[in-house]
Amino acid sequence: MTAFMPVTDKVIEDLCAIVGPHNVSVDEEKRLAYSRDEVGVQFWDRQYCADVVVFPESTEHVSRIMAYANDKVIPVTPRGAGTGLSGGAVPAFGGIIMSFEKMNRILELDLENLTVTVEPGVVTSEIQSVAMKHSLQYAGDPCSGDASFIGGNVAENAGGNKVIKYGTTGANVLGLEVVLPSGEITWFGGKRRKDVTGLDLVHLMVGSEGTLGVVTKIILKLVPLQERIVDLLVPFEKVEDAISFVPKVITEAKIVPVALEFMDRRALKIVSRYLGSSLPFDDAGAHLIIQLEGNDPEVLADEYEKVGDMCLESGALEVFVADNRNFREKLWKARKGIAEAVMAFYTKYAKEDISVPIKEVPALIKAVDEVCRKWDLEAANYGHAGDGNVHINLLAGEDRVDWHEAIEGARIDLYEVTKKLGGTLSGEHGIGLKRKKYIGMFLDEAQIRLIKGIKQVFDPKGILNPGKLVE
Ligand code: 2HG
Ligand code: ZN
Repeated sequence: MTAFMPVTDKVIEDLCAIVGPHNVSVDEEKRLAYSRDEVGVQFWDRQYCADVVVFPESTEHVSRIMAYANDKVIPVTPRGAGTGLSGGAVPAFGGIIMSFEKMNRILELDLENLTVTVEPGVVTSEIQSVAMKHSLQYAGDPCSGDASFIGGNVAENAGGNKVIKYGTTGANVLGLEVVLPSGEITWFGGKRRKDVTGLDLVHLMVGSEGTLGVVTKIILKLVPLQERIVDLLVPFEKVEDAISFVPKVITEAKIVPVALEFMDRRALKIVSRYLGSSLPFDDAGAHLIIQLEGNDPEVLADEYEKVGDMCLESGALEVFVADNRNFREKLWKARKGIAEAVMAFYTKYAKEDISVPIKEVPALIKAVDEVCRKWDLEAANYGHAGDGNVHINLLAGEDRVDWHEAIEGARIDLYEVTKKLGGTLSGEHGIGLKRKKYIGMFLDEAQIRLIKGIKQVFDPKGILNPGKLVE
């Protein structure tokens, strides 16, 4: 591991000369605030804190900061909006936090190439709004999209609610301007849809958690906005029935929904309590939200009737058609609010981000039950059932003294099952600091050796976001 140099007064002076004193902060409160993400501080063994926070305003600023830090061997941790759930932006070795909130411009909307070029500090939902004004959509849709920065979405390859139809963030990224740890500025990809010239460095960067290079511009793909959206809210008495129904929408109805989300009874209860409002049949074992879209109202109606009938034949208690904005907003508020609700009512929990082949979701949910019984824990299960990514939230009571041990035991059991089911550790939240000690359960020696080798090529001095992934 590299021996890093300390951030002295001289370093602060030099950073001020690069970005201007108004873009450098050593204020303790600020340093602490910028050293956290959404992983509760109770999960870290110590308080992480950067020595300085810098706010670059341009690619040139980023390049000069990186060249300087590389020369002086000072760690740099890039940071988006801090909505991450893996500690990916936590400065494990202190040093410099590079925050992108001042690089927040939408640079170009290209209606002929159907692309939008943005800086990393743009809030995800702003990109969606701009595209929408032109009857287009940016299809990346993480649950934290009203707050998250697109740069963070790229770094973690955020998934979200539209992955079955439109893919993850990475599937919507065409090009990236990247500053390498040396300070060199380069472009991977561009506005072109096809590119086999060399290796696919765009998608090596996507999901690399800010460990290889700093993304300073992003070219995203836009797709036509469909005129009509319908959400079905479908309560099932039994969670198994809800989950087993999921693949049938595609395999039997031959319809690819935009979203196919699930929330079990406990998840719904927690969020209802948090929001002070509930959805119908809140005692049901689980609810599905199935979103369909299209331009032709008749085709869309045929599709949702077909899916609705199939739900009823498969044990649904009712099918609610949310074809108006109010109802739709209410049900998505519930779905998107679960993560926050859990954090509001619990301090002793584990948020898991398991991803399995779609067919294995029922087996996974069954295993969660067994694991919880063994460790005397509860679980709130919800998430992107349509793509096999389930957020299992393991919950311990507030009075549980040995909660750390219980959750750790349950987590290891859960990971063992996940592996047997052909699944993996994280579908969309990333490894960061939080999961790195488990990565060896899922990647073999050859994979780890390759990842370390790639890191060495990009960042020989190991200054960029050190202590993450496999380090
Ligand atoms: C979601 O899908 C987010 O709601 C957060 O990815 C999940 O906090 C979680 O467990
Ligand atoms: Zn999610």
